Amino acid sequence: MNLRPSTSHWGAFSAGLEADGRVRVEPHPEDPAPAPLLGNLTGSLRHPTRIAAPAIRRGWLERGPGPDPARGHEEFVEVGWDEALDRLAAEFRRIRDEHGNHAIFGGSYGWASAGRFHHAQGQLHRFLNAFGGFTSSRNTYSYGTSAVVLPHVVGSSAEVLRNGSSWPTIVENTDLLVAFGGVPEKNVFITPGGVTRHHTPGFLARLGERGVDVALVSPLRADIPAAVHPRWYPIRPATDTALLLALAHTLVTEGLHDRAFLDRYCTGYEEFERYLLGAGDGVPKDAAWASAITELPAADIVALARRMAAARTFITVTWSLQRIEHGEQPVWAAIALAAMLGQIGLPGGGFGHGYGSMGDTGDIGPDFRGPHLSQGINPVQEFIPVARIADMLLDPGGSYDYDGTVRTYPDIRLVHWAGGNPFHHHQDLNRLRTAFSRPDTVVVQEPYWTASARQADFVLPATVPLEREDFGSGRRDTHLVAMHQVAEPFAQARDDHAILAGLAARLGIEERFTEGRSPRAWLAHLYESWRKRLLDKGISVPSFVDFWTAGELRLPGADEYRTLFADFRSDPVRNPLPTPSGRIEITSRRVRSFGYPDCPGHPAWLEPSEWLGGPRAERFPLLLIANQPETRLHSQLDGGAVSQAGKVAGREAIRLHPEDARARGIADGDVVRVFNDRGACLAGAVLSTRLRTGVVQLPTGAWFDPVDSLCIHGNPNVLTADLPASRLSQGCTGQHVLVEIERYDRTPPPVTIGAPPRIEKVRRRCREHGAGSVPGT
Ligand SMILES: Nc1nc2c(c(=O)[nH]1)N[C@H]1C(S)=C(S)[C@@H](COP(=O)(O)OP(=O)(O)OC[C@H]3O[C@@H](n4cnc5c(=O)[nH]c(N)nc54)[C@H](O)[C@@H]3O)O[C@H]1N2
Ligand SMILES: Nc1nc2c(c(=O)[nH]1)N[C@H]1C(S)=C(S)[C@@H](COP(=O)(O)OP(=O)(O)OC[C@H]3O[C@@H](n4cnc5c(=O)[nH]c(N)nc54)[C@H](O)[C@@H]3O)O[C@H]1N2
Ligand SMILES: [Mo]
Repeated sequence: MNLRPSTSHWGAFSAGLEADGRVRVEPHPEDPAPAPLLGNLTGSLRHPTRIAAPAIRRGWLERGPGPDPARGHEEFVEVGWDEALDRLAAEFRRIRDEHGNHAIFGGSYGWASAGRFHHAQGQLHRFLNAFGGFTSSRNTYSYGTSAVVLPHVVGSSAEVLRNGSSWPTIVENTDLLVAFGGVPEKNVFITPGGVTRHHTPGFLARLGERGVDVALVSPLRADIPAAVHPRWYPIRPATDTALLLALAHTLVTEGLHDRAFLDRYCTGYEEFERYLLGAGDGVPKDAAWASAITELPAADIVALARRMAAARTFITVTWSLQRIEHGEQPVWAAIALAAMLGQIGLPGGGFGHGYGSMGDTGDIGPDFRGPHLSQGINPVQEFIPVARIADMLLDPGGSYDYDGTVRTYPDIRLVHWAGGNPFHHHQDLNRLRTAFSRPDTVVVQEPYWTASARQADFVLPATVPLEREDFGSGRRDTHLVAMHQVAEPFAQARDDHAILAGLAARLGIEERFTEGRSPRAWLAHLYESWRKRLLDKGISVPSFVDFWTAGELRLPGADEYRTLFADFRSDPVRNPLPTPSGRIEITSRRVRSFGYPDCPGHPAWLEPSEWLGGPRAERFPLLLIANQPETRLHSQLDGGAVSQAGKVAGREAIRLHPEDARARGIADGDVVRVFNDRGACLAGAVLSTRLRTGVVQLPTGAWFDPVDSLCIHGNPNVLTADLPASRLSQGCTGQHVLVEIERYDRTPPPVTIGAPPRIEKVRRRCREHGAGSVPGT
């Protein structure tokens, strides 16, 4: 079989089609640790939930656009491409003429697929910009809180998130690694855009071989590979800030903090120290205080602080820790603690953020951007912090705080999503359903009948990467991969580019959108412009034709040894941080001046509402950790073999401690109902002693499958609160939620992941059959 090169967010591979339409996948030969997730691709092209033809919700066809509580509850009617695009173009015109471009929400957050040209959001944003602009979204669900607080503390989030100390530097120099949230190996196979060589599992193995002292601070034992031999600190979730403060308190009271470093490189330490000592509130943040909050022994906290002061210590905090209420605090407190240790900028010392959150954190590939498509300029200034989508739809004209400003939600009439699944990724999905009933029209471009597609008025079937040509490379990738077409498009599916080109043609902006190029001509054009930019820097890469024929190209260079803020340390006057003081701001006057009670001027312990120590835990006594799934990327390919193999009793697996299970009469393999006052879901019980009692773990991404307010499949976002991290960042807080669990003794209904929704197949004026030619391309 002729296998062709391709790549994905979980890595490069080659693929071919078996006679039965299944995909044969082989990992890239140079990948030392291919992702198990590749196994999800096998049956993906012809899965029963592929969308075969453009479809419109019956109520929209019959009653026209407008807010409609029936959205998400009605059948779809298949229409031809011409009818779908004609009707949609007319609706775009109406919205623009009656309400203006800002009434279009095109934030369209989501991971879509790898590939630089056919990147769904990029294509959509380019189209919407050509149409006169749209309300956009800012930041990410991944690190939307850190992205706002880090600039105040160290001047830039990109520096920390993209140029953090590299793994070889850590592996060779660190004596003690203190990992808040661990370094979960399950996550490191993922890098946006995909990488060809997964280096991180090898670095984790070397940590173990070198015998680096590792402190795993996490409710889950699985958050670092066992071969690392960590000491496990099974902290109570959401209390890491208290632990960090107590470690800092121990350093001060024992005189172990580095005064010279604090004087030279930091500002606002004194105020923070007064807080640590309890000067204002009479509460010293000592180990005994933290022990009551974290449920870790005080002696262990003191001992850890002493070990940290005595060794070359690296503190890392996973992104999950900022995806909770007051998520700014653990990140800021970790930086303050690292500053007190005085090792920031020294090899193997200091702090980092997102080791084990993403494959590119600490990776060693060259740091240059591959060829990419320009999105143009958005003339509309309106935006929302990304996780405020439901608030925006439910409260047009409402005001909210954001990073020192007061903003107003626009009145959105049309929502267009391509390459994301908000009914997987957003919190409080029952509330989101109400929010999605408000706009006049909802458009979703998708290969699959996801929950979001089922909530749309217009469902436009998109191809998947194996059905088109592209190229791809992730951040710090070692290769640029030519993505050859492996299969014909499924049924009537079209590339996102072709869908939008067809719409652009009807709106008179086709030339601006396509610039008269075919996709292949775009690939050659983008590649050759990139090649020329490289040549200007003295780097020579082959021509497009040679690259395409070879199927890949090895990117020159590597970035093996890096230490975050080494330049700043070596000369803080010539290389100041871009903060107001030019230094690390342990207290930020600017943040303090905003006057937010949920994000004061220095790191502080603020009690969240969803944690085991508060009043809500009396009603819902288990803290659910909704982390990233080991068996897939988010909700993608949930129907795939690897994802399905992880299901228990046909539902997503929920892990709980045998003691918590026994108290509820739950046995391994039981279907359970997980609930709180926002909603409920079913899940399959897995008993495990590798998590602390009182904590349960249900990863994200099981396709939301609602029967009234119950998700019968196990999506935790039916339970999570739609609350921001704080008024500063408005970041996502989906990682934690309080729940109760009971055995589900009724016969659970089968999940719909295996089947499409109700669709009426016949339709007048359906002229096209199969994957016809695209008007205007
Ligand atoms: N409770 C809780 N919720 C969370 C999180 C959490 O920790 N806890 N984590 C959050 C995080 S960090 C993230 S990043 C989000 C992820 O949320 P999303 O990025 O929305 O999740 P995905 O499942 O990757 O959705 C991508 C969608 O794009 C579709 N797609 C793939 N290729 C193409 C294409 O070529 N064209 C088109 N049109 N569509 C395509 C896929 O089928 C899929 O439905 O979830 C967030 N949600
Ligand atoms: N296989 C796979 N990998 C992925 C993804 C995926 O969907 N699948 N998604 C990718 C994306 S988009 C992102 S943004 C990253 C996200 O990266 P992260 O947000 O860092 O990943 P999570 O798995 O959600 O959380 C990491 C660990 O934090 C721990 N944790 C949770 N709460 C607490 C707490 O209060 N205290 C402490 N100390 N630990 C806690 C959990 O045990 C959890 O396993 O992952 C990426 N990697
Ligand atoms: Mo993410």
